[in-house]
Amino acid sequence: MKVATSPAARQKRVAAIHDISGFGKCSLTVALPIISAAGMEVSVIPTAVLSTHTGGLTGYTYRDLTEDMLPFARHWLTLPIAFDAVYSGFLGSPEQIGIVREIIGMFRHDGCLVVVDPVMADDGAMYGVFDRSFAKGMAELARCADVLVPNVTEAMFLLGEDYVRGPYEERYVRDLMRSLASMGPKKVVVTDVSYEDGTLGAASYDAYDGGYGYACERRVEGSFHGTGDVFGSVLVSAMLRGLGLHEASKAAVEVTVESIIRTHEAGTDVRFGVNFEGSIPSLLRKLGVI
Ligand code: PXL
Repeated sequence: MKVATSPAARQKRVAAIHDISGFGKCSLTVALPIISAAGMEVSVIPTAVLSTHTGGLTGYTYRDLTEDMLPFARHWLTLPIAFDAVYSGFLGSPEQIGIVREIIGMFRHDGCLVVVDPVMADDGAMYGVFDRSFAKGMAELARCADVLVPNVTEAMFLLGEDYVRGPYEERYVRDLMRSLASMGPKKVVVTDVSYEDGTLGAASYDAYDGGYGYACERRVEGSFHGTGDVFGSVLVSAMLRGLGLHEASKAAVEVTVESIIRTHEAGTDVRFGVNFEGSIPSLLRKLGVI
C-alpha cells in the first residue's frame, strides 16, 4: 500500500466551536462528518450538549459548557498543534461570545482562517434561546472573522437593521455585505438570499478585490433545520481545499439544496435535519478529493 507522506500531504486541522445536539442533525453532528469526509481533521470545543436542537422541538436537555471552553483551549496550547481554521457556530451562553474571541486570539496565525457563523436567528426572528442584546455581542465576534457567514436575518440583526423579507434587489444585498465587511471580516457570505421568487441562494463579497458572487438553485418550500450548518461546513471544507470564496459558496449552495431536495422527496419531518449524507460523494467530487 502506498501512502502519501510528502509535506504537501500534511493534513489540515480545523477547530470547530459549536454545540452538540444529540438528535436533529445540526452543528457538530454536521460539521464533523462533512469536514472529516473532505479530508480535514476536526478538533471540537463543544459549547453545550443538548438532547436535540431548539428549533421546533421541545423538552430538550441543555448542558451549558461555558466553564469548560477556556480550559479546553489552554490545554491545547500546551500541545504542539496549530489550526488551519477556527470555525464557530451556535454558542451556549452570552459569555461565550467573549470566550470565543479569546480562543480565536490564542490560535490565530497567518495561515489560520477564522470563519464565524453568527448562529442566532432565521426567517426574521431571533431563536427563542437568544434576545436582541445577543446580536450586539455577536457583532463583536463578527469583527474578528476572516469569513463571516450569516443568513440574511442574522446579517440585518448584526447591523442593527429591521428585517426585510425577500426577494431582494441585488444592490440591497451588496450594500448589506459591504456594511458587514466594514465591521472587520474581509470576506462575507450571506445565505438565504433570493433575487427572484422560487429561488434560494447565497451572495458573497470579497473586500480584498471588491468582487461579488451569487449562486442560487430552486427553492423548496419549508424551513429545513440545520441547513446553515451544512452550508458553513461545506464552505469551510471547500476553502481549505483551495477553492476561492465564490466557488466555495457555490459548492455549499449546491450541496445544501441537493440535501434539501432529497429530504423533501423522502417526506422527512423538517425538524429532523436534512439528508446531507447522500451528498457526500458529490461534495468530494466538487472538492477534487475523489
Ligand atoms: O443550526 C443551528 C442550531 C445549532 N444548534 C442548536 C440550535 C440551532 C438552531 O436552532 O438550536 C442547539
